[in-house]
Amino acid sequence: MEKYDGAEAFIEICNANGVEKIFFNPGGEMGLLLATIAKYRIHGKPCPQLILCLDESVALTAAHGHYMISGKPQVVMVHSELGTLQFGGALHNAQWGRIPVILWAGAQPSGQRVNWKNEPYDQGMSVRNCVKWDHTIEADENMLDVLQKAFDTAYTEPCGPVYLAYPRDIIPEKIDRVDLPRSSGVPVSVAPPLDNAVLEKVADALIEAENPLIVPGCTGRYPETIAMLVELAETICAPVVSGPVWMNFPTTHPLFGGIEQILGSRKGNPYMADADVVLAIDYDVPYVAAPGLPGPEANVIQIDVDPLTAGRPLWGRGANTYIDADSRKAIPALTAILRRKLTPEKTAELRQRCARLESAHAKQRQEWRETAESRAKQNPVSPDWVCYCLSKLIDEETIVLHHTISQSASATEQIDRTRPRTLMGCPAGSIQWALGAALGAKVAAPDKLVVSIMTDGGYVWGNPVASLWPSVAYEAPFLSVILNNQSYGFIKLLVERNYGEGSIPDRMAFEAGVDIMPAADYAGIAQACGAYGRTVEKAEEVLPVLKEAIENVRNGRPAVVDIRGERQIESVF
Ligand SMILES: Cc1ncc(C[n+]2csc(CCOP(=O)(O)OP(=O)(O)O)c2C)c(N)n1
Repeated sequence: MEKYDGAEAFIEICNANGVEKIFFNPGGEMGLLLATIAKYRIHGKPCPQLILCLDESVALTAAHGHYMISGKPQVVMVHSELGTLQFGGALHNAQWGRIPVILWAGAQPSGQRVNWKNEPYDQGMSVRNCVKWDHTIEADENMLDVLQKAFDTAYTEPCGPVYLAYPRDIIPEKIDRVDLPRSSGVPVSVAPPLDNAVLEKVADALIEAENPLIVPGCTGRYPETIAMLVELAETICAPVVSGPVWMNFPTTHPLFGGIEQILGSRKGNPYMADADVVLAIDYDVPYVAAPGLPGPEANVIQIDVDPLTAGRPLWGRGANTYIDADSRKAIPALTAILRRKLTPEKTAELRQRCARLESAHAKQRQEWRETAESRAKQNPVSPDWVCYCLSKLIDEETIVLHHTISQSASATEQIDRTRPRTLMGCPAGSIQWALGAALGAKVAAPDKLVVSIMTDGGYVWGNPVASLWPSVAYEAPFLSVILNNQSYGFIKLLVERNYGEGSIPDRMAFEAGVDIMPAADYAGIAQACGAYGRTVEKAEEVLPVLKEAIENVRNGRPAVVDIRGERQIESVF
């Protein structure tokens, strides 16, 4: 039988599973892998491209962003225990985001620390909390079999990270070449067949409800669900409040009720508190949901491939009915049942609700626009004004990443998104996300404009130098807008909520560690990385500077616009 070495086998199994890029940071144990990949690429043989990231958390976050655009499984390579530890909060985000990524790390290389046993207690232990499966490949195991199991595990719904550690000796070893199964390019769904009796009951509950509400979480990972949700919402005349992570529902649709906000944002969640039936679909509770939760009497129905979040840490809001189903099948089936059950009288009644919701939607949008326009001359600059200006400069295919903590309402209210995969939000709490994810999104969609909107604290956690370097080197430019309140505004708001308004007056903010003042020169740092960089302090500069920055990005240069804005925003508390 024909043989090949572990490096070639690794490349071919990546090819078979549709891996296009490998975001990575190197270690000595990777030597043969890196050299073999380079050889394949230079000779034009099929092989994923290596994207060097100067920090492992950036590499993992870029893979996260790439998946959200490409839908393809990811591989992130890092150096043994040390590279693994450097994943930090990016791994938590990938877990909550259901990201199918194989974390491929050398097992601690032998012979490094000669005076004592050189293994960590348990290398996989440091990630075990956040992965679906972790494993160290043993000498008697077939590397290809283990890798295929890793792909199968990561890319089966609910998707998630898998950690594989490998001894460096397996890479040069000769193994049998085998035919590898080709991936279909979409995650495997093992949801049971639909239970029509249960869906009939859900339909009855929705028909009887006075204020039904649909809350999609990550349905938008399958773009075909967007039209399905529109049909469902129109059939039952229910508003849709979308989770913040995916583009699930067109924000311009008259039944769109807003994007769910997180705690600390200026706004609560409209519609939630009034809903008597909440249909949550593929929904994970956001990191910290804002006030405006469903009332205690609300009937919560949850449809998901993993409604009980089995095998993941306990989260979710609890529901009255859990339905284990694939939303791509359940949504149209539910719509069909509703259509059959709705009498002409009921349909006429629902039309009135639709009319009411449509006018609430129009009023809400008008208020959002008026708020932004009323701040056109306000200094320090309002985040509403910044996002309003951005909305005038981007097109409907632009990919917008929002990670704006206490200012989250500005991005989601001012910027409409209607096309699949054009809105990306962080599924969890590690705030660095929108820089690395923007890099990954741009690598996945080189023809699209990618815009990342972040708060200043998050921007620094995002590791700007480590994120901008690959953006320049691999010609993957994106625009990064910093809503810079020079503060950990959320923490400040939280303290005030818990200990009373004014508990951290401005004069004490620095001592309390909630101010990031004086701010660093983020625009200067960007310029030093070869990017366009500008600091904006006046409202009238926002539009022209953003325009110039976007021109730079369209011409191939990443851009950072640091907008010094309102220090304190109104709180919902
Ligand atoms: C990596 C990480 N460290 C700490 C926290 C705790 N935390 C939550 S919000 C916040 C402040 C964030 O500041 P910034 O990103 O500037 O947004 P702002 O609160 O000003 O809107 C902190 C420190 C966190 N969520 N993630």
